This record gives sequence, C-alpha cells and structure tokens, in this order.
Amino acid sequence: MAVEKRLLSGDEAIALGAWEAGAVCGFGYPGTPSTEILEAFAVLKGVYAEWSINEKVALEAATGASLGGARALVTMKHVGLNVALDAFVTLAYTGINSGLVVAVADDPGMHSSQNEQDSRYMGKLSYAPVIEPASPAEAREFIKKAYDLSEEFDLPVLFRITTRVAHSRGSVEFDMSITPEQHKKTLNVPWDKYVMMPLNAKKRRIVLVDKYEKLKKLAETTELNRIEMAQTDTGIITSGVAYEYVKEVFPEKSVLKLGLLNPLPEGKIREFASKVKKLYIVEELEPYIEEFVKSLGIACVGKEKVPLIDELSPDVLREAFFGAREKKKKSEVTPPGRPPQLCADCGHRGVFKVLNELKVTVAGDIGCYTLGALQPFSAMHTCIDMGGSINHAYGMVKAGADSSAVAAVIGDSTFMHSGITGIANAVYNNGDMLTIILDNRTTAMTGRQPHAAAGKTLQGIEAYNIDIPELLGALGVKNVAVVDPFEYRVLKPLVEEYLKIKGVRVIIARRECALLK
Ligand SMILES: Cc1ncc(C[n+]2csc(CCOP(=O)(O)OP(=O)(O)O)c2C)c(N)n1
Repeated sequence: MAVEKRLLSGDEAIALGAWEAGAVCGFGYPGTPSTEILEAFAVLKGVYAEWSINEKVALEAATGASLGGARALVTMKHVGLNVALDAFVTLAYTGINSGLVVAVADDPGMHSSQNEQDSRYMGKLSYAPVIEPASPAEAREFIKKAYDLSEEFDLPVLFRITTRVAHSRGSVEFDMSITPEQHKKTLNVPWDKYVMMPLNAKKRRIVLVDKYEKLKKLAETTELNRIEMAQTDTGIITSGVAYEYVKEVFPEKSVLKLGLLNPLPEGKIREFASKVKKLYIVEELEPYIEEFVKSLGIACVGKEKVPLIDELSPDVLREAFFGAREKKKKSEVTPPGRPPQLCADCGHRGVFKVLNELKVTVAGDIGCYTLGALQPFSAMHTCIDMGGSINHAYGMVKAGADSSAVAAVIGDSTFMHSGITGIANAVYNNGDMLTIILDNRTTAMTGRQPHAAAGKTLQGIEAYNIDIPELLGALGVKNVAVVDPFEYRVLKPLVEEYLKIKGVRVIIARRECALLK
C-alpha cells in the first residue's frame, strides 16, 4: 500500500475513482466544467479513452463497451446530456452488462454555458439512479459506489456534479500502486433485453419500474444519504456543494445530506422532518428535493428563501437567511469588468470583420467564435444550441429572409458534433443559405481538444483527418471554398460572391488556432 494524499479537483477525483473501480473505457465530448474528467482518465494505466464526435455517440459507444464486458465511463456537460438523452432514457430499459456511469457536470451560474438546467430531473425522467458528491474526496468515493450500483441494479447511473465540485480542489487519498479491480465480463447481448421493439420494451418497462421500487428501499439504507443530528430547532436537507455551504453557515443545525438524488428516500426524509421543528431545503438550481418533500405533505421552506437563479455560496445563504447586513464584507474596490475577447491572433476575427462590414444577419453557434457577437464585430444574431446555426439560417430563408444577407457560422468541432446533419437536411430540402465553417483545427473554447477533423485522438494517436470539403462534396454541396480568414482581400469578395450564389454553399475559413502553436 502506498496511500498518498493529493490536492485534486473533483474532475480528477472522478477519473481516479472510476479507474480504481475498474473502468477501462472512457468516452466523452468536451464541455466545461466536465472536460478535465476524461483528460485525467486518458493518462491512467491501461485505459482506452476518446473524444467522441458528440455526447450521444459517446454514450452509445460506452453502451457497446459495457455490453462487450468493460466498465465504462462517459463524460459530458449538462447540455450534452440533452444530446445523449435519446440513448440514455431507453438504456435504462435495457440495462447494462458491465457498469456504466455517466458523469454529467451542471453549471449553476452559467459560467460557461448557455443555460442553467438541472440534470437531476433527467434521472427522474429515466428512472436511473442519480448520485451527487459534495467534494472531490466524495467524488472519488461515490463513483466507486456508482459502478457497484450500476451492476447491482443493471442500470446506467448518472453521476451529477456542479462547477464548484468539478473545479474546486480538495484533499483526496489514493493509492496509485494498486491494480484496479477487474470486472471484465464477456460480451452478453440477449436479444429480448436489448432489442427495444414494443414486444420487449413493454416487458423491460415493467422490469424498470420494479428496479425503481428496489432502489427506493436502498435509498433508505444507503450510506450515500446521512443524517447529522445537532440542534433540533432547525433541520436542513441539502446535497452536493450546497452541503459544504450549509456546514459553514449553519454549523450547529441538523442536516440530512443526500448523496443519492434519485430516488429520494421518503422514509429518511420523514424521520428527519419529525425530529426538527422547522425544515429548510437548501439546494442549487431547481426545487427538486423541495417538490418531493412537499409532495409528502411535509411543510418546508426552500425556494421562497434560497435563490432559484445562479449558484449558491456561503454569502448567498447568509444574505438569504440573515439579510444583507450579515454578508461578509467585500472589498470596497470594484475592479473594472473584463469581457472575454477573441485572441489578438485569432482567425475568427477576419470572418467577423467581413460579416460586420457586409451587414449580414448571422446565425451563430457555440465556441470561441460566439465572441463575434460582441464589439467591435457585433456580427452574430443567434446562438442557442450546438449545431443549431446552420438550421437557423436555413429556416430564416425558408421563412422569406433574403438569402444574400443571411449566413450561418459554425466552428469545426461544432460542425463535426452536430452540424453535418444540418447541411444534409438543407441539401435534401433545397435549402438556400451560406454557411461559413470557422476551421481552427481544434475545439478551442474548451481547451483545444482534438476532434474528428483534426487528425489526433485524445490519447495522442495520429488519426484519419476527416476532410471537410470532401465530406461536403459527398453530401451534395456544389459550391465549397477554402480560404485563410486573414487574407482579407480574398475573403471579402469571396463572401460577397457566395452570399449571392443560390443553394447550399459553404466557405471554410481555415486558420489554425493561435494558441495551438
Ligand atoms: C451540447 C454541448 N456540448 C458541449 C458544449 C461545450 N462546448 C462549447 S463550444 C464547444 C466547441 C467549440 O469548438 P469549435 O466549434 O471548434 O469552435 P472554437 O471554440 O474552436 O472556435 C464545446 C465543446 C456545449 N456548449 N454544448
């Protein structure tokens, strides 16, 4: 035994815990604050890890790995789970072979996300267990339990973290000299379990509901949920990082800390509620626990006091419970705001300069290039979901907008993630719009991860570099041009010309991300 203590982020602790639990395959798509989980997992001994092309592909590939007999880890941010949800919901019906855990990182406060959705509901929707740690140390410990639970109940498990758990560092004990537990099984795919035609799915739905009833019993006894009794005038039910804030702000109060968030433990909640005079629910984002507690007919105070919007912190709780005067004093000096900007040497700048000058209505997408919406470019008018831009521009023109004054912009990683289908749809349905692919040869925004058109895998292996112009040609796009966005004298007339052409046409503005060099 060579037990060490290190300061690890929650993301790193998840990677390590999964490895210790014998996960040997990891699949994911980058997305803050989840990205570092797979990056940390990819360098561990004896594992296979990849950036899949998107989150749905990652989950499906992990499903294959699980059926093939390997414990599998899947990583994504909360919005990625929307992309993978089609696969996830029915995977709960089929179940798994070897343990499968989906680590999903929510982003309360939207530090780097387009929405603030609460993934705990996805567990409820799909009947899958949801486990939530409060700290990096718990992340390592709980993910091992998640694998055991996955195999015990034959279900995929959602392992939900939030930004503060993912990115904060804490002391984590581990032993790198161990050989991870081996859980290797053999390929096992009985057709009546995995072919979800109605005949089988109807039976699997019954199995799923039955498993859920058993999970409810487990929720009452599992160590993942614990009561910490202290003063009984007030009791607080909480989970995740909110638990840490509760312990800091209300150190003398009784707490029910939930680590298993789906299903919730009715009996334990009733027991705790009966022991305290006044019950509060302190949770980030939605009133997920609160609604359940109220549905049991138990009086409690939750979102009337604890904000629904933005992340919590000890200060936010102090303000909510004791008023602004109790807030810890902040610095008197307010530093000036520093909105993010495209790097000085970023190729995206050339494209947005031209789009601004030509006064084009720009359907945008998600990546560094979303900054093209800000000054001095002010050349992006929509940005809703990954891969949406092409379809937004397509729909605008279908509704009557002038196709010579509209364009979609999309990054190369985003195009591979979910842009290809938009082009295929537009070609099929006689679309008429210009798309500009901002090809900087990397997934820059999330930290420069390689992707399917960038010639390298996550583990640094040379890979086939999917040729975007050839791909577009195969999809039936007749007009495709490749240009360096810093060649202003070439780019501007090219964009003018391509705005006027009819049909689906694509310009690839290719210049390597300045930070790659
Ligand atoms: C469904 C979903 N998955 C992941 C993310 C996280 N994310 C935001 S932008 C981005 C990719 C950006 O890469 P690219 O399109 O190449 O643009 P660049 O940042 O390089 O300009 C990712 C992975 C997200 N917002 N939504």
